[in-house]
Amino acid sequence: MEFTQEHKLIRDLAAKFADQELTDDVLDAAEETGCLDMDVVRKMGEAGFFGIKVPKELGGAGGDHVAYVTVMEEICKRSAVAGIFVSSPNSLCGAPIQMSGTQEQKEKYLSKIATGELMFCFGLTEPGAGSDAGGTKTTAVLDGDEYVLNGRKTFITAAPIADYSIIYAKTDMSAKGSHGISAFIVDLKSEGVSFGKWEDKMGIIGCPTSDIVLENVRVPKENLLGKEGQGFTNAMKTLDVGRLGIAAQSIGIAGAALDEAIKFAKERVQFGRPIAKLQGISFKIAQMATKLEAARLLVYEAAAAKDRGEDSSKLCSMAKYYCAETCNEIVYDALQIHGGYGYMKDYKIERLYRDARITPIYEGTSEIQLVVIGGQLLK
Ligand code: COS
Repeated sequence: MEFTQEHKLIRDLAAKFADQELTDDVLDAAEETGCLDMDVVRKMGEAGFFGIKVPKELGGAGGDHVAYVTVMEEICKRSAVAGIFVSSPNSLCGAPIQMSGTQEQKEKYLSKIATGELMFCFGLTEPGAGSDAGGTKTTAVLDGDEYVLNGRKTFITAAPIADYSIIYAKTDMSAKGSHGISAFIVDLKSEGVSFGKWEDKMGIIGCPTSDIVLENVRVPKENLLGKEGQGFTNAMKTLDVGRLGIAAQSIGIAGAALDEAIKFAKERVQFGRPIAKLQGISFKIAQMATKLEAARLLVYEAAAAKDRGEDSSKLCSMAKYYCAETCNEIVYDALQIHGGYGYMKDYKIERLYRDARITPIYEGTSEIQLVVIGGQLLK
């Protein structure tokens, strides 16, 4: 596809930012402390990476989905965890307000998400409602001018460091399945909000994850996001954008893994020559590069379809499915090319391998993407 001059500029900006700010020291420290240096996070906000699709009059960059995917790919090439700090405000947290928020909510929250002044997290998943997101058990009962929320949200990315959460809760207990769910903007400093422990994760260490517990949390009526009962649709539309972001994260990780594999194959001498000269290795690299190119085309096409205003839910799921699966094949092969060295933390491929593993899981597993794609093809 054709990139505009603006897209090229934003790619250069993101690549330069990644080179300058996401240094090895910063990324190693994030793995040790469990949280990326918040100074670097603040700089990402200042660079305009948090409100890429938010209109300029609301403090955003006024860009499109292709620009968003471009930034995600470049940042994730350097650090998947830094990519989460970019994807979260642009998709799971900013998008539901941009799509369903009132003008007042947009001015009060979205404009500050876009600049990085406020950090949000996305509270959909529950211990018993993961893939079955419609099985939400959290309740919200209207009492005067406030809703009273009770429930537990689980594995919530960035919960321990966020100011607010979008919380999905059942407002109509008699409604079946995914019906009767509403979305709320919840101040995480409210009385009755507490957090679970920081989860000890395999990868993407540097953006803390925890449960959010809600015990009789009073939320003002004006913090209802969208219409009552429209929460599930809001979540699904949000996840379309979210899945695009994870697809972009996947090609970023895969691109970095391919670069590492090529570098290592040229340097590593076995049987009297660099292993890159062995056809078993060069064929593997050729296959990795080809798969990556196909994945990249799919994610940019999904983004472009969204920008054309087409119904792109199926394409977003296809991109998430294909890019995440392909990413994991590529990191597997890249580590294999490194042999024993790749298993050691001294080599970048070790972290890429761990970070990649979440991509076919969060924001809907690969199997859920197949449910969405199959459902749309066969309806
Ligand atoms: N856009 C707009 N509306 C959508 C939609 C979308 N992309 N997807 C579904 N809907 C609507 C449907 O049109 C339907 O509306 P009506 O009831 O008015 O007809 C409603 O939502 C329910 O849809 P469906 O029957 O498909 O819901 P299911 O309960 O079968 O669930 C899946 C569908 C499995 C696809 C959904 O639960 C899902 O995506 N699960 C994964 C959740 C997830 O990604 N979690 C990660 C959290 S963030 S880390």
